[in-house]
Amino acid sequence: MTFDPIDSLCSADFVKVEHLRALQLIRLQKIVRHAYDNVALFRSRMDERGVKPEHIKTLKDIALLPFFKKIDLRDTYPFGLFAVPQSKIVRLHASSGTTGKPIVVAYTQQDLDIWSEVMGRALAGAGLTRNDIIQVAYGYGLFTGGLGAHAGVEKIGATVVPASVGNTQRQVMLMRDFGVNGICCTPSYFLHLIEQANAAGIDMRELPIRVGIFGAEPWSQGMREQLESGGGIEAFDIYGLSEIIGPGVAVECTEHAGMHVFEDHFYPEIIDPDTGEVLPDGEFGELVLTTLSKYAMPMIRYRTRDLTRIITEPCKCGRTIRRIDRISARSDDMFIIRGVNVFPSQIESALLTVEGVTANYLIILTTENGMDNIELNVEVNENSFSDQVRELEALQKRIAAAVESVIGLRIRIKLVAPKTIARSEGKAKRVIDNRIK
Ligand code: DLL
Repeated sequence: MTFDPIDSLCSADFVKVEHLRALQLIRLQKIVRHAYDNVALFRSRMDERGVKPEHIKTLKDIALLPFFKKIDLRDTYPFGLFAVPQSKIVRLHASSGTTGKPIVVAYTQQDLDIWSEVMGRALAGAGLTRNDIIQVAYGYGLFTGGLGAHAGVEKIGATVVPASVGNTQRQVMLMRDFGVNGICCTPSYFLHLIEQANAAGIDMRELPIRVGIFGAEPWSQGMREQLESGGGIEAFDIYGLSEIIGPGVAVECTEHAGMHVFEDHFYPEIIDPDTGEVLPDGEFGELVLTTLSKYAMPMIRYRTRDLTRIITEPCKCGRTIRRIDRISARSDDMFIIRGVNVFPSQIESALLTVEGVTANYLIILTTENGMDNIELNVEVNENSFSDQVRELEALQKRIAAAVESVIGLRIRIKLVAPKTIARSEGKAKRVIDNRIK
């Protein structure tokens, strides 16, 4: 495989599909054998089903293999899924999650090389090259965002500014003084950076920054418009998760029509989350990923809980690796209000179609008279805030109607003053659940 940081494109993204499938099969057979021989849990689950590594004769045979879930990482905490001796492990990361113990993930040097390669491919696909200066404002540390993006920037030979999160005013100053061309951070944090720049009298649109690589949390088309118009940039969606490698599992190209999965390293499937049945390409369901080349901690048929679909139509960019659609939701983010299934991402998409609101919002769940209730707090922009009460009431109604048209429920909307909802530096917290359990 060639990877040329000068023209910044990787031949693996454009390889003939039949060659890609052949490579995937060889890698799948090898990784299943490796996992079976070295991880007790993989072996026992496969033995329970009577499946042996040699039963994998075609890519379709992946369906013979058992699924794995986050709970399996928790149950084997900290090192129970590692498949190589500690002497071969050069890095650990961990993800805290919302409940209980963190999950721990491991990398060999070769795994790290693959990670930097896929991140390099992601940045290159967004048009970044060695001539660019790229600020990494994902958190550095146990979170995979910072160090993952950092390695990708170095891989393409660009100049990395390892800013990490926090100290937002200083981040803006660095962007301006260093002439930063690209930034990697969560979309909600970039919105915060735009706001802080404005407060300091700096118009982000006039700075050299032209590309944002945003991920780690769901974001809508409306959010994209706010990020692009407020920052004067082109926004790219990047997806990944610690259990698989970190950022760099899939990313948008300049067509912005879904995220290309780096299929030579990660094998995607979509399943029905209720039955576990594999769904045909094009149908929405839960994304299941298998790592094809990660040796410290291979993952076989990992249920991500992320909902999307596989797009098979060829992309205009010419890449042959398939795409997944924007992650529309996580199955465990869903809540049920008055019998209706609601995802926070649906609320965001509806909200941001309304003029005069910002992408700063908070969904508050409560229990009232024994029933689950939902209130949406929305920050209005400075202009709307100075409006007459009558106009604010009309805005409230427009938001309620927009949300109702998407989720089918009339919910309570509370307008709050500009800059009153807490800003996040990493993943934004969109839901406060005060329901009585
Ligand atoms: O968030 C890795 C990452 C860092 C991805 C930086 C992209 C950029 P975790 O903390 O393990 O890893 O969280 C993974 O975040 O299962 C999704 O639910 C969500 N997620 C990540 N990227 C996106 C995205 C990192 N582009 C979990 N859109 C995943 C929607 C995303 N959700």
